[in-house]
Order: sequence, then structure tokens, then C-alpha cells
Amino acid sequence: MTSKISLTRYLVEQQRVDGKIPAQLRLLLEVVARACKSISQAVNKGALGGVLGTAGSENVQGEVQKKLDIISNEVLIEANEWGGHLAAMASEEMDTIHLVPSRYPQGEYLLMFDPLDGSSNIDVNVSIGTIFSVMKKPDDHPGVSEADFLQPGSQQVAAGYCVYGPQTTLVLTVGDGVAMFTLDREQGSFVLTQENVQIPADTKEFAINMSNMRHWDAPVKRYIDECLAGKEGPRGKDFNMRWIASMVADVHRILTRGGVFMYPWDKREPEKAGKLRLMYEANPMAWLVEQAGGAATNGRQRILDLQPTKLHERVAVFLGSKNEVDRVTSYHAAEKT
Ligand code: P6P
Repeated sequence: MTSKISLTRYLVEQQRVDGKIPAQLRLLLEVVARACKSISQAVNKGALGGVLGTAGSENVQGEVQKKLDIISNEVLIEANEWGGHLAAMASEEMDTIHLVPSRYPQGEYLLMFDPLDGSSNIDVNVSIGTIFSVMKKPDDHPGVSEADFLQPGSQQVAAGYCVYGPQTTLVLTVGDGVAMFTLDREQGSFVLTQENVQIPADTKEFAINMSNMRHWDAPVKRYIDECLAGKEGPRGKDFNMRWIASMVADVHRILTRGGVFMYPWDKREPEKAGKLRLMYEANPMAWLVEQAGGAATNGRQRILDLQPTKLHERVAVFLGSKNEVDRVTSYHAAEKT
């Protein structure tokens, strides 16, 4: 029986081996993991904890907030304020950045998160999750502002998610591959269950909300039509489809067995690049996928190269098995400009 490696031991050994995880970043990641454990407890209570249903408010996205959205956001804020590792935080659930109160020491890291992604699934008991992204505050000026967060995803120093499903699993990268930690509820700790996660370059499984088909642009329609044509079509193979409508769950499936996830631009809201948010959904997921050998673009550019202009800006997302993402991206490039 191999000895169980806890998240703490994994981070300490990574820090000792290659120094990729400075002490303050290790503290940050352990605090986020502990917060995810608390969120998992609240999610698992469901109706018994009186946490289902809506909170009667809307977030900056104009979306109705679920009680658990707000609880999860508060858990992450409270867990990270006092540690001295953060300069500020940003969340899908908050209009502006949250500065560390002056009574606590300021750190050098910026933490962005979607505290509970997929919350439309909460009341129907389908997997949901927390997504987080860590960058360093630029050190060329004192204080911190929203502009400090507007860095390309390639500047991330850590990224991950915690999926609250049949298991509670934390998935993490600090730039040295992807590792998965499953929550051992008896010990109350995250235990390493997979290292060096690899996404197969090819797949027969695509994830997209098909009900939006009439709104897509031509390259996406071409790609999906070819998948639907199956063996007799240009792809020469049959495809399967999955859509959980919870990005964390769909991405976890792709990291576990391959596949391609797409949330493209559509003409319902042409001024918006897509539905998903760049800073705390697309960027962390894109880095995880690339670290696992996959690819992630907005249909035309590598997501991690995109220069953000707004904290809550949206982006089209194509990520997963490299050969499929490259194909759909090439269809966009071939489109008559
Ligand atoms: P739709 C959840 O609300 C979310 O932001 C992602 O987790 C998910 O992939 C997507 O929206 C689902 O969107 O339009 O299919 O409900």
C-alpha cells in the first residue's frame, strides 16, 4: 500500500525540489484548499443545511445568486484575508476587487476565483466546483488596483479547481504538470491520487450546448456538423456528446479521459466574446489543460496570450484534446475574413 501523500507534503516537496512554490504561495494554496473543504461540506449538506435556492440578489454578471454562491464567496474571502500572502482578491460574485484589510499584512499574490461555478446545478444535485487563478502583483508600484489583475493568463503562477461531485477532488498546477488530490473525509485532508495528468491528443467526445446551434458562426457549425456525420462523414469516426453545463465537471472529464469543450461566441449577444469569463474561468482551465498536454484557444488565439481589458470580460472557449482544438481553430482561420 503506497503511503498516502497529503497536499501539504506534496507542496513542501515541490517547494524543496524545484523551488517552484515559494513559502507564501504554498500557504496560499493550502488556505484555498482548506476553504474548498469548507465549501464541500456546505454543498454536501444541501437541503439539510438550508443552503439551496436563490439568495434574492444578482451578481455583477446580472445572474441570480444562489445562497451557496454567496456562502462560497465569503468562505474564500475570510480564509484568505489574514494570511499575509495576498495583496487583493477578485471574484465572479463581486463587482470590484477586494483589498486585504489594512489590519492584516499585505502579500505579493493576486487571487481570482469563481467561488461556485455551475451553480444552476446546485438544486438538482449535479457536480459543481470552485475555480481559482493566482498571479503576482506587479512590484513596480505601491498599492494594488484592478489594473494589476489585467495580466495575460500566461502570467499565472498557480491555477486549479475543486470539483464537488461523488468525490471532492482538487486539481492543481504550478507550472510543473497537473496533479489531482481527493478529499479523504475520514482524515479531513486532500490526498494525492494522480500526478502528471495527460489529455489524449485525439478524442471521440465533444462537449457543447447544442441548443445554441442556430446562433453559432460558420467554423463551429462546420466542426460540429462533421462530428455529427460520424463514420460516413469527413471525420471517418463516430462521436459521442456530453454537456453537464458545469464547466468544472466537463473539464474534469476532459482531464480524466480526453474530449473537447466548446463555449463559442454566438450571435445572441454579438458584443460579448462569449459566455465564460476570461480571468477566473478560461485562464485557469486553459493553463491546466495545456499543462496536461492539451490546447485552449478562443477560436483564433491561445487563451493564455489574451491581454485582458476588463476584470469580468468574457471569452469564447475551445479547450481539450490538442488535435481537436487545433482543428476547430484552423476552421476559424480558414473562414473568409
Ligand atoms: P449553459 C455555468 O453557469 C457556466 O458558467 C459554466 O460552468 C458552464 O459550462 C456554462 O455556464 C453552461 O452554460 O448556457 O449551457 O447553461
